[in-house]
Amino acid sequence: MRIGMLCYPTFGGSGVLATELGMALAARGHVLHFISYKKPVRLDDTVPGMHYHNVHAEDYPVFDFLPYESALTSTLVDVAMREQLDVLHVHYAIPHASAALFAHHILKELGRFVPVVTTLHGTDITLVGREASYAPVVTYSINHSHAVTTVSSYLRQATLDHFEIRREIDVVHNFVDLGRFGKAPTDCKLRQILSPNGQTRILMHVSNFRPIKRIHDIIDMFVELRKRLPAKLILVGDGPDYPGIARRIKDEFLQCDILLLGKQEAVEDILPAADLFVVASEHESFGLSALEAMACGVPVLATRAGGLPEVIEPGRSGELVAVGDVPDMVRQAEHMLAQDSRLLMYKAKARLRAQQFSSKHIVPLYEDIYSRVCAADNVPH
Ligand code: GMT
Repeated sequence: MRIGMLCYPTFGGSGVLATELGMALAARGHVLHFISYKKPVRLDDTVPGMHYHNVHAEDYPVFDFLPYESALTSTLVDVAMREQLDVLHVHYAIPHASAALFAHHILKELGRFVPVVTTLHGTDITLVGREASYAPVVTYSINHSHAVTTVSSYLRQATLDHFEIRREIDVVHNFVDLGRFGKAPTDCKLRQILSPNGQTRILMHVSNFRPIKRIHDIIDMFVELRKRLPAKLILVGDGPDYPGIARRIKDEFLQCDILLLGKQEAVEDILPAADLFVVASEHESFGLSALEAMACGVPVLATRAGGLPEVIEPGRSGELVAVGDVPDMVRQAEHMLAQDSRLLMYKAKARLRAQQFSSKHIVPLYEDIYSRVCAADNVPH
């Protein structure tokens, strides 16, 4: 198929998932056209079948705000006509779903039927999408897309709870490429440097450093944990909370034990260094970074928030705690890390659990949805 893919090009999970999906589809013989304002971080447009188109919103003195959505819609129409696209798959409702639907209507006038598949990722529904300034557009876009998917059952229910939905929504969980994620920890230089004898436990967190990630809870937990066992904490990523976190680490003289690595393109090379991956989020529709850690054989200590319980099985691939319960985070982390044999059990189960979210199982579900919406008798809602 010839597939138009829209996503945010940043390090956020929705862009990462869209890019991984595009790469997997290209490897299966489809032709992919990514459309965004910047090339997505993990996108390799040198692989056969992969193309990238830049959206350029022209500036003009009358514009206080650039009309990005109009530029995006026009680019979609142009690419869809030129490349004879079969389907548009948009990730993150705002503004991608409404732009794609508008493009769909323009294309129809030009004699082309190009259905729209919308994948909801989380904050487009749980936070931003519910704002009065966006809610009517999000509701319309969900009701009128030709197929809608959510990345967890939790997010499906949240969508039904927060919006007036008159349609079916498919749950298609996020996935991971088990070939790329899962190098042996012994190959990992970072691990060899931080824990040469394997006795220093390495905790890791990867995110976009937004307040909902509650990174201060992770630091509070770590400060207590390192009194109980030798440990280091690696924080990967960047975002609004980064300066405050960096200041705190300096002010509290934690630099020797907490490493800030900033944004990293190849997290698959860093994750195998860890013994424990930590997610302290207040909201998390799925937790793609946790799944990527599990694929590397790293168990997860996470909050019982959103879709995380659909990914992590307590007592096997990780443990779950209430949001903000730092003392319980310390208890659970110590329990998972204190004994080599127990930690090895968690590590093995984490990798095993990740296999249930392998790209091999999940990508064909999207292919089925594309075939369904492209069927000639498909009528928009
Ligand atoms: O977590 C973020 O802040 C980024 C966000 C995004 O929209 O890019 O991630 C969301 O989508 C990911 C991929 O589906 C999910 O794994 C994340 O759980 C979800 N984030 C939230 O729900 C907060």
